[in-house]
Amino acid sequence: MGRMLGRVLVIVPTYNERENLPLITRRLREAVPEAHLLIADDDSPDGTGAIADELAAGDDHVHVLHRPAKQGLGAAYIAGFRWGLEEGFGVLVEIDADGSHQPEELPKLLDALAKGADLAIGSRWVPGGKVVNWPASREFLSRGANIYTRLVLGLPVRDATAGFRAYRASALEKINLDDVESRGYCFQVDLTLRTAIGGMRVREVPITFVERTVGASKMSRGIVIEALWRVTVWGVTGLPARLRRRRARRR
Ligand SMILES: Nc1nc2c(ncn2[C@@H]2O[C@H](COP(=O)(O)OP(=O)(O)O)[C@@H](O)[C@H]2O)c(=O)[nH]1
Ligand SMILES: [Mg+2]
Repeated sequence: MGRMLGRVLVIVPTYNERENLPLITRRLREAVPEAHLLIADDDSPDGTGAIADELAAGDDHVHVLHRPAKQGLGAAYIAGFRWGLEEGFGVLVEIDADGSHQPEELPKLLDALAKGADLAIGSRWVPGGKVVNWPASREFLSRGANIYTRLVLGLPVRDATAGFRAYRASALEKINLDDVESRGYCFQVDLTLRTAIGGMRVREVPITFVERTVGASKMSRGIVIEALWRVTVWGVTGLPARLRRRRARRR
């Protein structure tokens, strides 16, 4: 039995993505025409915010959230989730603005939700998943981070750092977003863990991740250190034990 999905909001966080934003917007609007877009821009110095306003002016399915300063991907998504939940959307999608996540693959994620998942993750590291044009160093970092996360947290997910995902609104409503402190990419691990601990269904769907060709990555040493630090703290403070107990209860 399929479950009703409700209206879909795709949140696109941007920081200096002026060339990429019009492209990703067009591709999203074509791939899933009924979905709404929310561009969450952190006052990009390159003027991405003004481009977002132009796109929104010409399309009633495009909305913009202007944020005062660069506060990290996690903070931008939380603000976007709050906006979407208040507006009554049934599904909230995360996607990068740089073309790494292909809008044409979004229907697969929505399909997984329709089939009963609470969170569908577009995964690089399940069979069928691929990465195009990544340097070996970046692949090593992502694979390593995911293996470490799985070992330390006991989280049964292959790509917990993935940034192309779809949540049911009901799943996000169960998570206390006020508690989330993660700012950088460990935000993704943080929410995956909270979803799993909440007893909700996480499904991974293979995707092809294509490294950006335009603009610069915002990945930094600080982001890696934050992730390593938080995952380790969660591991030693017993979050995985709660997860195991939860899984045992469901058996
Ligand atoms: N609003 C906002 N967006 C961000 C921030 N950091 C990264 N992004 C966006 O998040 C997405 C992924 O970032 P990216 O630099 O491509 O990371 P990478 O793919 O891991 O190298 C892109 O759309 C960025 O513009 C931030 O601090 N605020
Ligand atoms: Mg990128």
